[in-house]
Amino acid sequence: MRGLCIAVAAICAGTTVWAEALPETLCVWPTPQEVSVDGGTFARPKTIAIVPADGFDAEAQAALAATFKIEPTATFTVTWKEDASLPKEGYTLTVDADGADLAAADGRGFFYGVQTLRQVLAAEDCHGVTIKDWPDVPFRGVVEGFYGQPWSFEARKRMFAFMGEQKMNTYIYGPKDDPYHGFGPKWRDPYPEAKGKEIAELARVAHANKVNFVWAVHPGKDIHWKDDSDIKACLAKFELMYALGVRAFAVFFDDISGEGTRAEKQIALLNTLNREFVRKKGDVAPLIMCPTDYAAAWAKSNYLEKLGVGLDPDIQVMWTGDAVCADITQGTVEHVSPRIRRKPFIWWNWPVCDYCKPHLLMGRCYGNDPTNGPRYGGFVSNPMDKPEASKVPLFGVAAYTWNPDDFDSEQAWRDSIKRLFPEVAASVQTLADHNSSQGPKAEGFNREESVAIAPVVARVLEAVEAEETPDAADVAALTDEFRRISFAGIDIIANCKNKLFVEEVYDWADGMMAFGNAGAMTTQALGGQVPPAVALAAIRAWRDQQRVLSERHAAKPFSEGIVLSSRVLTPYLDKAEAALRKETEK
Ligand code: 14T
Repeated sequence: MRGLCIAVAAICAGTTVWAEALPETLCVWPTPQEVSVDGGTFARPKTIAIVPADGFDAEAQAALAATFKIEPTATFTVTWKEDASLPKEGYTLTVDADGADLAAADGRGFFYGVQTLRQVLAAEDCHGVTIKDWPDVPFRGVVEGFYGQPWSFEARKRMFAFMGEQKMNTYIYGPKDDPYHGFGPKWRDPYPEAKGKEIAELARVAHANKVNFVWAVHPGKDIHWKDDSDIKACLAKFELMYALGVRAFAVFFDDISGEGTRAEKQIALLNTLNREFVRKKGDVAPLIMCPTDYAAAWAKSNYLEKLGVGLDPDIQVMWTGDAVCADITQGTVEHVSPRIRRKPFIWWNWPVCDYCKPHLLMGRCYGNDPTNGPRYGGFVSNPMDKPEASKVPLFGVAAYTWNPDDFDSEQAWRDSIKRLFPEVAASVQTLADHNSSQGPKAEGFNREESVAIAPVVARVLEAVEAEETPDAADVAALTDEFRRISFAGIDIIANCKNKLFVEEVYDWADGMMAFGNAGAMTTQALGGQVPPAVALAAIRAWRDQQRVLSERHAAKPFSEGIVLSSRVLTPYLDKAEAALRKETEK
């Protein structure tokens, strides 16, 4: 939605004339579709009355009660009513000194309206606003679909709270290394009791945050079609999961070969599950399937066309784009939609790092077409094995999928870090600035990294190659950046309150001190300010420590070593080291 939203972009991005007039404290994420600031500020209320007191959406009320005392006698009132004319999950919200008027189409609309209200009332001085809002993509969220260490039970519950706040409504459970999900023969077996209890609790917590908990089965590695026994096994497993409270399901056929890949057989299984289970239950969300040919790169036969014709139209079909990891362009959506005869449910392989484990992917969310919103059946992101670190990228995914044509990638990134890590925001931003690329092996889909400093690095290296002394201002700027990196690592480890995040990124943060020191010394040596031998010693110290940290990290389950800043700064240090060596050998 454009139009009125220029004002919204300005609120958050500070890019237009409006921005000077509009308060920085009034920043709502995901960016709402339509906002107008009605003028007038008022003090943040501490207690709130809900009118009428009874019948308000229970989850919305709980979300409100998490930040405000709910008291029938409070002077600040939230007056609510249903409005069937609003879009699905949509709401209108008017806020002034006396209270808020909230209208919504459905329970999620009320919940999302409350999430917006909490942000409007987050500042000490609150602003009167009118907001009309709805999602452009019907299903938005996360697919835990990577290889490697699955997220923990606690991490998932925390993730659902985050997703609710970011207006994401879909979590798909499909970790490749849960044998009861499948990707091996155990997909038929019931979960052991303790694991089953965890799944029941996860479904409950997801629903409390208005998130569909979608349980996926991955039967294709060893499924047989010689009789209907495996179709029955699948139905039986779904019944078991239903009994645990699961109300949404998916079937994955990715990364397999042989019998399991046959389109006709997959269609028969899916349609049976749809007709005999999903539709009969009545309270189960539309079925989702991940095809074997999930990217254009290997969809060469007429497999997708067969799915398009054969699958019941209410079954959703996933798609990763032109390649496994790719930007979701208008072209890739227009390529797949007529083949599968429905809107694709995007499985976006970012910031997943199972194919580049030594790298942290903390960069901004970018590259997807801003006009694609109405072309998606759904859009979920496959994250890193690090749930807390993944929240930075996912914040951007949430904003993109809610309102793609008003999505400000850079601002979403910076604001996500400020909100998630307020006490160490500058340091986490530095970590993220320099740790977003998948490394030199990722060719087609290599994310940007060290963007602001890259031109400085290029100029310094150019001078070194020409055997000239680099520009003093460049030397100073690059030295400062490396010092920031040194400090950021220590700051995060010592001061970040999110200890789970610190644990996830510990070995990288730990390595930043020696890395930053080596970079600063080296840059100063190139500038003639430090003897080359001192810089070379600092580089040696960094390499030694990197080896120790890498070994320490690789000892953890499913882990490899660690690599820092692989796209710009590490290659710079490698080249600078060679140049300093040459100089000392002269
Ligand atoms: F289901 C798919 F959409 C999908 O992406 N499947 C896997 C996924 O589990 C994994 O996390 C992701 C990123 O590595 O890519 C798919 O797995 C692959 C893809 C390959 F091209 C595994 C091996 C490959 F060679």
